[in-house]
Amino acid sequence: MKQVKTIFSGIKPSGDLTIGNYIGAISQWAEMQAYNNCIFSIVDYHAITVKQDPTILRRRILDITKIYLAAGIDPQKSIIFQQSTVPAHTELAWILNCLGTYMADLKKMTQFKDKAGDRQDAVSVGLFDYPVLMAADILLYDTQSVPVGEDQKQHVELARDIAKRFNNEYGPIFVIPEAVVRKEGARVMSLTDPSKKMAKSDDSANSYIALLDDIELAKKKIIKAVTDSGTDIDYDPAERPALANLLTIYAALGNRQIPRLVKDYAGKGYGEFKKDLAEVVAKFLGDFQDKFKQISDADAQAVLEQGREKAAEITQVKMEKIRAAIGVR
Ligand code: AQP
Repeated sequence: MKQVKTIFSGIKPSGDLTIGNYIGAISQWAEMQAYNNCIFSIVDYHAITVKQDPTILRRRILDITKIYLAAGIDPQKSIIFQQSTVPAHTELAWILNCLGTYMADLKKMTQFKDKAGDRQDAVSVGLFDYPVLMAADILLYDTQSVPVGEDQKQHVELARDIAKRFNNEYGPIFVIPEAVVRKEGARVMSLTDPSKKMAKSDDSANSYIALLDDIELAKKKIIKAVTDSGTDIDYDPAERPALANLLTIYAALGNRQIPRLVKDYAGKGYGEFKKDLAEVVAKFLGDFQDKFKQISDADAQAVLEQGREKAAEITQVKMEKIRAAIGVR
């Protein structure tokens, strides 16, 4: 029998969710909730580490809630909530900033280096500090497993380090969490540059397929996707990363195994492969968007309110212990 675990994961509403977010994160969540205690958040305070338009942000929070529901997350089984409605997250982040995190930890974070680039002095302090808020998100719920894409593994490692340091000083307050990264699809790459991951806030909309993209547009993006030199279809991420990425997407959204796809496309060229992949993506998006459209804003709001109540109850108890341990109560 499988052991029941507490699982926390979230997505920040910093752009329109992509098939990368779906394959690397959300698609695993629905499976996990069958036999675990799951908490899935829309981590809106992470999104404001870079500038957001308030009207668009408000819309995206509801759309992501609907995406969670359309992907099969069941609010009767799992907690779905909006991070900013549960103030314990920012309170604990502050405590962990002071007790458990060093500047050197954050300076090592590759996502910060990637995002800030050579403008490190000009980005917000929040962008630098966001892994600590993420640690607070995870640690508040006694989380054991955090399902994430490869890019977020380092942040979960940091949450572990912070929790261990805190526990050493103040006693066994936090459970030490583990990152769970799925092997295939852990890192879906950009369609225009296979050396970069597919990201929802990428400046080029051709680099990603959004879950709510117009279907004809999504097909065009697949047809235009960059490919490597060579003409045959084989899976070689080191030598032919663009094709390997397209095979990963095909396998994940078409529910096929990569070796099987390679066999089926033996002797066929890129043209036929991409045309078929475009159809697989179109079918997946069509089915997904049909489910999405059936969920109203009012339904999404009700789910968020129910989730807020449950999350507030859990975090209130946890925060009382933490405040007492550090001596502010
Ligand atoms: N390309 C990807 N392949 C696999 N998994 C991915 N994830 C994101 N991109 C890919 C996973 O989706 C979850 C959402 O993470 P997030 O929104 O909190 O942050 P992120 O990793 O920074 O996602 P994006 O899409 O790249 O957002 P932007 O562009 O705004 O920074 C995580 O589990 C992540 O691993």
